[in-house]
Amino acid sequence: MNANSMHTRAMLIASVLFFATASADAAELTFDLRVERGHLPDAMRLVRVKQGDIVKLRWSTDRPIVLHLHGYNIETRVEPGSVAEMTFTARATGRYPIEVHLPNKGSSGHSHGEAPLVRIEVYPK
Ligand SMILES: [Cu+2]
Repeated sequence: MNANSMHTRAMLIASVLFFATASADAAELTFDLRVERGHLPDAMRLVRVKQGDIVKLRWSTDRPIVLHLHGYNIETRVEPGSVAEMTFTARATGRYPIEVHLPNKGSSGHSHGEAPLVRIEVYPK
């Protein structure tokens, strides 16, 4: 890599950082979600955020599960007795389901038959 492309690259990184800190109306939002028997209470089954928000989902569970946030494609394993965090910046608008994968079924345990555990709705800013 020559000096010129290094410079371009550094500029790119700087502008990305600037965007992240300059969007003053972006919020950092934390949601505590407790899964019992593979389900959430009805009142927790919809999470609404705005584009650009930093979303932190703090998960706890009564049994081992793997959670999959579709669209953003984040997978998080949650074990009983500890809190697992799933953090992302809501760059893309739309509605994104989080599904439960059953860890004991391996990577093929993609049980999308039931309604999703929770839906993340990201609204345009
Ligand atoms: Cu999935």
